[in-house]
Amino acid sequence: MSDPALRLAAAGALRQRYREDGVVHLPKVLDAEMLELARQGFDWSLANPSSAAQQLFPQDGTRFYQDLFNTLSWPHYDPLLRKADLGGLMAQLWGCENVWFFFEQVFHKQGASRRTPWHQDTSYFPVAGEDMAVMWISLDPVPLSQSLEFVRGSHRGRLFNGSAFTGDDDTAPLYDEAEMPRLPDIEADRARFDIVSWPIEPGDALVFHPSTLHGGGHTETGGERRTISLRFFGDDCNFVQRPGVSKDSAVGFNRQETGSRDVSEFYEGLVPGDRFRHPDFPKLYARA
Ligand SMILES: O=C(O)CCC(=O)C(=O)O
Repeated sequence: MSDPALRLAAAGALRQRYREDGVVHLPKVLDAEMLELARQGFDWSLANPSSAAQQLFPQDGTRFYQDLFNTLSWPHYDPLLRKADLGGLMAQLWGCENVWFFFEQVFHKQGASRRTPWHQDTSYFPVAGEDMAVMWISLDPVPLSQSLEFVRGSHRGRLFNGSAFTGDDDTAPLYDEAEMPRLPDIEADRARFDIVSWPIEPGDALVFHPSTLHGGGHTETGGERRTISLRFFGDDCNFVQRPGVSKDSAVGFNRQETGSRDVSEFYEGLVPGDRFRHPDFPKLYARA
């Protein structure tokens, strides 16, 4: 088999794995130059918090910081997105013709910081489709025991209520429970779930469908994890309505808790079932 044919076969296998499992591990996908661009983006985000920046689980007294959808940070991620051709990578993974950047999210854990609760990202976003992905990049090595975990294939199952990211019960719902089923208590019964994870070296990435159940990734005393989640969407994505967020939850996406711009601007005029589009989402890839 010639090199192009081999590459095509490998791309086909990766696409199938992504469709089936909802997550793939891409070792050494970013070289040193790309990693440096990622670090510059992360440092900018930390130095320039948006109105959505927050310390999660502040009662724990360790650092579990996040910020997201800071449109002012996008130019600082643009060199990485384009030089590493992450749009082309997503197009190959999904087999689609157009790829847009959705938004970035940064996580910073230091010391003995708790697990990220199990959740599905699409519970928080008004978007549905197969052509979506999150690229999770860690600037620090992450051993297997502290890596982000996934329930394989769960993106093809039901969409659960979001985790409210508050208190001791990670299944505490984001929305009124009548509207969406409560998350299962995965930690209480791990053997019942097909959980997968990988050790991560800087330069590796995990790419997952945002409906895949994921969580974990605690850090230990003296430890630090600097992570960027880059989010992308493509051709088949539609706007969907999510329920209103309960006032007790620490996180939300519909109540303008996101970033430097009012996120609802991006969905203005859309009704459920419309294609998910806005001219301000940077277009990263268009098939010639
Ligand atoms: O890095 C983490 O701990 C959480 C990542 C995550 O949940 C996400 O990017 O959706």
